[in-house]
Amino acid sequence: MSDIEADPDDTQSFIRLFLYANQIDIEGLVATTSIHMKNAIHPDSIRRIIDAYGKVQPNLALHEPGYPAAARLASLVRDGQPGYGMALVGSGRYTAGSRLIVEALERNDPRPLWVSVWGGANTLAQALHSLKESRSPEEVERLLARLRVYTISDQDDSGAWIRKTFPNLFYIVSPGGYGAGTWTGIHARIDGADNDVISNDWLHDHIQQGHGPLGAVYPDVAYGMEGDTPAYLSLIPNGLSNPERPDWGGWGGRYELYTPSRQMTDPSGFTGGVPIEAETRAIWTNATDNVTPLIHNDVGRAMVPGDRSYKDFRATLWRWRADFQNDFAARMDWSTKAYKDANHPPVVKLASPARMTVRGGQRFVLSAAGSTDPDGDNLSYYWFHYPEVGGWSSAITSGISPNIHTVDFTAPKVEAPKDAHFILAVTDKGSPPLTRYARVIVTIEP
Ligand SMILES: [Ca+2]
Ligand SMILES: [Ca+2]
Repeated sequence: MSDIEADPDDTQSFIRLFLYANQIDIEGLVATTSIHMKNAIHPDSIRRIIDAYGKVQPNLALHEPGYPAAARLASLVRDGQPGYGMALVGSGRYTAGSRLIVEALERNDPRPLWVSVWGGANTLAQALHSLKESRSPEEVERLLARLRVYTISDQDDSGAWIRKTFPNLFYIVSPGGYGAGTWTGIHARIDGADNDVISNDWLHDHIQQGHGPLGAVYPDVAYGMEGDTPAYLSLIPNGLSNPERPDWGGWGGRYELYTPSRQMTDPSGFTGGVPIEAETRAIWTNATDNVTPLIHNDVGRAMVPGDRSYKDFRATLWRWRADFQNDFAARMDWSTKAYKDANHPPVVKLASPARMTVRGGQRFVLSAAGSTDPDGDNLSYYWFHYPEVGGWSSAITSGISPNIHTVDFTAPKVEAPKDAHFILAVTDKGSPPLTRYARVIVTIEP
């Protein structure tokens, strides 16, 4: 759901989304309003981007299978509620967009259905209102069990209504002002983040110019690059994220489940200090990571943690910025280049189990020996403990170089069983360098 044309950045987000249309099964593209554009919707603008995608779809298909035909995407474009907020939600106020959401929910399909909300949410509110009118409470509960919602803050008054009326809904949001949005980690110029890869110069060189018809329609940044993209970024299957677990973290940031009765693990990071307003239900919302960016050490290109750390809720997203921007650039290359002239991501293969149980004090080995790259590129490895995830929050470091595929760690002594999450980033030396991940969950027992 997009308030496309309220800001050029929705167009940017669609262009990136379509480059992943072989990995995310798109079921609908709905034009909506928002606080920034209360009385207009622009489905034709979505169709124009699909036209550009259609010109490059055959070339994309040279690189990975599964890219849908442009006609298929065009058939999914719908008008949402034509006006602002809850005033446009009620009996008989259904639209093609709200019906599409209802139909997708009613389809007999066990997969989670994600509604990625880039503007106001009132078309989703209308879909839920229609369901509530036509179905028993038990049926509504059953259908909503596979609905997942990520909204880019609240851009109309319907988000609060949805959360109050359907308190069990899986809902990711940073309430409060835009300054509180984890999603701002994609484009905010932040000390510690890679700010080069979000500059207009970088976009010019890697996306917009000399990259064919799809890159040519990527607009310049007006207010901020792709503020809506975080609403789907963690759905890209890269080995890092598990969309069912926003608290595990991923390209789209990390979120913890807030309930009115539960204190956040770090209240200072919660909504960036903006108090949550009368939330009466559980939401997935801001979490804090302490990030130490990697730097080149004095042994060639090896990457090691630098000496500065940054603790912030936006860091849960910006920490991956170079990785997801390089991935975007490679896919834009795919839109015009032959396979041999473009880069493709490495394939991570674990040689140790993805889940293991060890005792406190025990040494254990994590290995990705056997990882490969489809282009034959040389690979760099970086294993690290993600201390904010799982029950063990003190950093566990390896005694040996992080730049090899097989490392060992020693489990800390614990009083009760604790999970520790270890992340492996494998980066190739192609151009642009591409990264894929593995996550190993180690249960540490007393
Ligand atoms: Ca938007
Ligand atoms: Ca490669």
